[in-house]
Amino acid sequence: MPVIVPTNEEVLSYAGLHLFHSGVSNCSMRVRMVLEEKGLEWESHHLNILKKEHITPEYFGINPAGLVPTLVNDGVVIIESDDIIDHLDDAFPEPPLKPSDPQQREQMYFWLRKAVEIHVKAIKTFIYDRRVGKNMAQNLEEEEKYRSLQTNRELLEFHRRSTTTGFSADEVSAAEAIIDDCFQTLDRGLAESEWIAGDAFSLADVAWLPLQFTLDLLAGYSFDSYDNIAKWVKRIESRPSFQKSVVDWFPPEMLRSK
Ligand SMILES: N[C@@H](CCC(=O)N[C@@H](CS)C(=O)NCC(=O)O)C(=O)O
Repeated sequence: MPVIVPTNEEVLSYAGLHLFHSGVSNCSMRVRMVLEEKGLEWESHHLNILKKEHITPEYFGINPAGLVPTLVNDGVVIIESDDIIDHLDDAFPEPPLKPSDPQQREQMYFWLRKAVEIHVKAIKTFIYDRRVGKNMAQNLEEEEKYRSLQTNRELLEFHRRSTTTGFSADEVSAAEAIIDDCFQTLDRGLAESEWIAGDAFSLADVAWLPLQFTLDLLAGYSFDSYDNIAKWVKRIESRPSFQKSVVDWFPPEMLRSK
């Protein structure tokens, strides 16, 4: 679990659950979904990443990569959405979001880790290419500020490319091929069981619903050929947590007209 010792020591005194997050961010949606599923009280620290509200020395002092989400639980700072939701399920076990059956649990961790592993090379590349990069064109002053705060080379290069030259057609097709492969496999699996890791809603569903939602609504990725994914989405949409954690926070101006 990546627990961070923040250089911004203000957060060390925070009591209870505090979430630094963004409405549009699929990684943040995961954490909000778990908080709502478990009915937990939490304090919101909203940062609009489209307006670059996260690119400040104060926030980089909490999350060294300057990414959302970050959870602060009684002064303990945790980053990485997969680790945050795993931590929340351990710290607040009811209702459980990890299967007790060892095989289903292994399946759940496979899809939970996969969602995070493909984030930059597939999801972020595809969404920034189709939509977000164009909304985030940086001026020189902002670029300089980002470069002075960001030490992660992959993210520096990603942001330089996404707001200047963009990605090559080969890179975008490679990203799309990874996304196709994941959703085709998930669609086949969901023909056999209602949820990604078996017969109960789990952290694997929490990890993948935000990817489906943002790929569809932000990037226009077509889910038309995925019948079982469509039924799975309907099942999640009927859960009260979906409206509160995903829809209510999503910026309406970013909704793609279908
Ligand atoms: N592996 C991280 C990825 C976090 C991430 O990339 N967050 C995005 C939003 S989903 C972000 O902060 N983007 C703003 C930026 O790249 O500057 C996680 O799962 O939490």
